[in-house]
Amino acid sequence: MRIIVLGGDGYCGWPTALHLSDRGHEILIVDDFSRRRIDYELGTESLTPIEILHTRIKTWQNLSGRRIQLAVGSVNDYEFMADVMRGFAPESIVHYAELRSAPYSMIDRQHAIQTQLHNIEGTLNLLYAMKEFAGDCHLIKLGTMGEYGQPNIDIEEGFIEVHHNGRSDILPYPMQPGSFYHLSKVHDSQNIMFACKIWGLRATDLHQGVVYGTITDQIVLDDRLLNRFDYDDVYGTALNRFCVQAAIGHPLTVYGKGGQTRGFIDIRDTVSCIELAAIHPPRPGQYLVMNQFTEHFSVMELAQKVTEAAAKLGRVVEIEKVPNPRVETEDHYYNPKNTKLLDLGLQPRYLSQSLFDSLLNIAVKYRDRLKPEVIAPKVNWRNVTNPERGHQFFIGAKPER
Ligand code: USQ
Repeated sequence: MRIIVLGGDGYCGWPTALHLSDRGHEILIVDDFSRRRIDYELGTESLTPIEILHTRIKTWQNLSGRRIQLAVGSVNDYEFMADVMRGFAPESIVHYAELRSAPYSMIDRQHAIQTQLHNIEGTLNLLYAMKEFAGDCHLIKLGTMGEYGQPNIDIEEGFIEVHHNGRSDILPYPMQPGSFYHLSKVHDSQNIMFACKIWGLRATDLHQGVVYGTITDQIVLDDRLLNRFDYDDVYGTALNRFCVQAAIGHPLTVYGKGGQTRGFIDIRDTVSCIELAAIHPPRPGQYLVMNQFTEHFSVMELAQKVTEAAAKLGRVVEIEKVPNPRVETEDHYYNPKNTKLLDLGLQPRYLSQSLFDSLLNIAVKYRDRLKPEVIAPKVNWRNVTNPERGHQFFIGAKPER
């Protein structure tokens, strides 16, 4: 299959491009390197040393004999996307080219607008480019489990049957996202569903949980293929942060009561899910939603798992409850469904194993590269500006009033 991976230099995009290439698909990566630029803005970098994309691609070509093509540009640039679609004629497009951090979107007004403009405009551009140049192509869009929020009923896969005043209908599941980032994904979902309806496009919206892990079958082949590992307060997920904290003897930063529960998935399962989605396209006009996670844990359970795993490696780790910088329910019901990808053949991996072969081992190996100053949370949902993370540095004198 001819597959475009939008955002193919990122944490999920790079291993996906490698996996699909290894499976014999023809791959074009599209990336504008915005994720690497945000590290410069935030004064942080991946814990793991990552090569520039050109070196990654060349290394893979030399190892596997398989070519990955590259187009450098933004999904938000319509003329560029039009050229890409005309030139490559994709059968599937995997869309990861979005800003993906909830704390980033909550820094201040500019970051909220940047996140929503980038994500919503990019996806709309893509939908128009598909309609104009590749109407039969299958869009595989990365959504998030966070679109659903924390409802007090079971979470279905995209749609729910509602009975009201003697009538019933199958309707999109009600969404209660918890950040301006998560909201951008909800808006995307609505736009995609609408485009399928009016233009007959086909799309799979994968509502993915928190992804963890560093290695895949391809990445282990050469250090120059290594994936990124974020642990800072803005892009690092709780699990990555706990592993890094355990590696340096820092108390694990559980926000609030720690009952906040999320779905989780190993990056090795993510890449399998994408391939399963690609080889099972919906029919024209169909908008398909699948929940992409394999297990769910509360933040406190995660901290306990990391503590126990660290103890097996001879490290004593403490858990510290810190005031929650987010506005979220800290103790709630959580029962999301995830049968669709399992029915397509997904063979899940489990965190109990991945902690040792793809998380804690990596955190310990690269702990000397860690910047301790990016560990403490600095973005509070209640503040309309968070100066410690906003655009605080000016060239020359700082303007004063
Ligand atoms: N948390 C802590 N301690 C920390 C960091 C976070 O307790 O040091 C808590 C947060 O308060 C939250 C939970 O951990 O309740 C999850 O936060 P997270 O940063 O691990 O993940 P989240 O913000 O939910 O976002 C991540 C990805 C995002 C993806 C989402 C999937 O960054 O791209 O969409 O996971 S989901 O969580 O299902 O919405």
